[in-house]
Amino acid sequence: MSRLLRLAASGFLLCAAATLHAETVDRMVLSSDGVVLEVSSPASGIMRIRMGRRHLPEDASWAVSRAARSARLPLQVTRGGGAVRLSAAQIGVRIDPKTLRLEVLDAGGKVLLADLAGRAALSTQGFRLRARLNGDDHIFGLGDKTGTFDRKGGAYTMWNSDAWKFTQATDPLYKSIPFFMAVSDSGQSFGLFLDNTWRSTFDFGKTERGVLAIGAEGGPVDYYVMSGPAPKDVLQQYARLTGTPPLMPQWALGFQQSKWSYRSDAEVRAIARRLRSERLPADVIYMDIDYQDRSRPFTVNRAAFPDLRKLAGDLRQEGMRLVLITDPHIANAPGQNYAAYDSGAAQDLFLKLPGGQYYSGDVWPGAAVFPDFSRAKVRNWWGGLYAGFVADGVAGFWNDMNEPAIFNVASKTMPLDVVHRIEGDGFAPRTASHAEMHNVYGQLNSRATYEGLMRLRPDERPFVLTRATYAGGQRYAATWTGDNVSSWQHLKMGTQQLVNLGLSGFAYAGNDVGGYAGERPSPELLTRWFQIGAFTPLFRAHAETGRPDQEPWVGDPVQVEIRRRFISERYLLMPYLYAAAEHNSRTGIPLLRPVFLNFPKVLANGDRLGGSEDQFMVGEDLLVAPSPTLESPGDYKVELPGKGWYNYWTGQRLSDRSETVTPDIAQLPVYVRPGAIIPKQPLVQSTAIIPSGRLELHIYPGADCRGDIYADDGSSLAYKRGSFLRQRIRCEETPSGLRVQFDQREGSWTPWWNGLALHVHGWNGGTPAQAQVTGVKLATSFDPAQMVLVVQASDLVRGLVEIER
Ligand code: MIG
Repeated sequence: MSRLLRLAASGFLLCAAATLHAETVDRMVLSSDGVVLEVSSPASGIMRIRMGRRHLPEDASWAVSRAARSARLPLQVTRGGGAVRLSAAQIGVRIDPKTLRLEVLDAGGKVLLADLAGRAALSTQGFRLRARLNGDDHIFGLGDKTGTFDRKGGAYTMWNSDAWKFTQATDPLYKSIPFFMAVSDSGQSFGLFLDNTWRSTFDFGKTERGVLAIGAEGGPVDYYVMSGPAPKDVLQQYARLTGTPPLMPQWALGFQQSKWSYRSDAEVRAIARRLRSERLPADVIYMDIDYQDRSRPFTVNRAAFPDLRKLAGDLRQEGMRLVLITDPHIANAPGQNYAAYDSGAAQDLFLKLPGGQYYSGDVWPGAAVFPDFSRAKVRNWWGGLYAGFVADGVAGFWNDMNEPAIFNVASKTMPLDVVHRIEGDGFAPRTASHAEMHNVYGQLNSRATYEGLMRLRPDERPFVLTRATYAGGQRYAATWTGDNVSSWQHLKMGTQQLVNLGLSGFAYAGNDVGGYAGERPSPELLTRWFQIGAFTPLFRAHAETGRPDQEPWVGDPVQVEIRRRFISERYLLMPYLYAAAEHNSRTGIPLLRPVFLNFPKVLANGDRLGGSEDQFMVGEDLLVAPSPTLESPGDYKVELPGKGWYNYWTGQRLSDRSETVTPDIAQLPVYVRPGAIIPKQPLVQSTAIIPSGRLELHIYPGADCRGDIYADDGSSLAYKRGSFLRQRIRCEETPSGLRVQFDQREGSWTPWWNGLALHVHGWNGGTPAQAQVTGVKLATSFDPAQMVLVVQASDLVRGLVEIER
């Protein structure tokens, strides 16, 4: 027994005598009636709680690294009044040693989570934690779930499921991210992450009013409570545990065109050519399952695609990259010279039934076998399967069907007794049933892909898109919301899904622009989808096989022109988006955010959660405000988080904190935070094309005025070795004008721009008397109609621009 365990155990015996004395331990273990409870604080503001019968559950995880799990901040123990109280940095716990009920407290001693079950949570069929649900808390997160935006009053199941044409009522969906955040009307927040891969349920007062119930059929009681206090703090605490998305290659932020399926070399080329000739900027074309030979992963139908390498190479010349689908189901095709099967079978890498024979399920190739991704050896092998495609110059990969989805069975997946083997990742080597591994199968599949690409191209950032995943999967792949429907309701719901994915660690998420299934979208629906999609992190148009074309050029030229304008706007905003992406890779704060993430106080405004239900923010500064009823021509009111916001399109400053909007298909209202500095670049048709000219800095004077620029080569890992550029720019209104401060630039990267153009919006001073940087006069021009003052400057590694009215 460790010294600490002894301390903790003896402390428990002592506590009956209500002795008041303080001690410091690095974890607390209590046991009562055969149930063992352990509390530790792996980081500031985080408590980890584990519980088991007779002994604690295995200390291992697919989501939380060993380093993050085993760090232990000191816990101050006080005992009294029949309770054990632990305080750590920014968080505390009070435990009743008899019942093992506990309360998690914030730094000020306020109860965040009041457990009602204690040791009684354990039963022979798993567990059911119960806690009081605070009256004014709203609940967000849980990944790609539909349902209501605020999850309070709802109940959700974690069980990765292929959910073609899902609806607002469909649950479970494709992913299991057993993490949520509660945010009160006052903006105070806490988070809870249950690190358990079994089928689990989260009931936010649906079954029992005012009670949060979290249960699972098996697996560990192992959860983390994060004390915030701001919603952004909760996200950073969650990122500390489960990681952040790596910085994506910049091209992944470009527009991506997909379709099930572009069926031939000629068709793929034609799509690329059309995007260019229509001047619709784009970076990626996807190849869906029909590029393969008989739907067999890691094969190519050579009749349709005789020379993939040439295709990929020629497209690259046009600034266009290829992403290929590679499903996890390997055709069960022994003796047919199918390398993926033969090599996997030779090394015994496929999942088996308890009787020892392969599990074989029907999917696209017909009968198929499934790699056991829980083994490091299998993941290595899988990663190696990409060698050919990588050598051909394929840029990224798409892992679909990895719930895993199986046809022709009621469960839509493999039997629960399929035997996985666990090797590594801190787990004891052992077998595990599919019931345990199902929810993490997709995450491990995308991890194998990501790690394989890292080995094959050690200095290139992988791009992997996955459909199914588990908490922590953001370290390996971007995701999308699966098979949505071309409807106004899906467009609205889809944005809420992306917001919740962002609040669940998945900053790179998108939904099929235009809708995947159902009736073809009306021209207006398609246009709106492109407009909104242009502001979502992963901007990918996709549609089901057999449907009429829905590429952006389809239909009325007036509609096409609107779509072109919005796709182009995304490319103009690329420096802003890329800076937000880089920020995300360090902090876990997503690109797409609910308004309340940046402005928690809006929740007190009640109405549609202070607008967060329909409006969303991109980064710190842009607020996108589609109508709450997208299909309706009726006016709607946009409430802004404060006064003095700017209209992004006109640069005009609003006099009020709300605005009534009359919908117009040619427009999507976007507002800018007063105090924003937004970098923009000249229009290019692909991120592969290096812009030339000046970097524009759009300055919207206001309080807390700041903006960031970030640049690097966009695709390699050289930025980790110092080859990047990061700079903060701040502004300040003075009685006589405006000062723009360029902080010292960090990093060694030399950017493409040959100078700066400062666009000062809302400038009412006419042509300034002077603009200068350290005595050097700068050229200016003033547009009275737009109230924009443009100041030209050379590139500034640091310095102060002073503009005098
Ligand atoms: O059973 O690869 O969600 O995006 O086009 C359908 C074909 C399999 C489902 C994906 C969808 C993709 C389709 N796939």
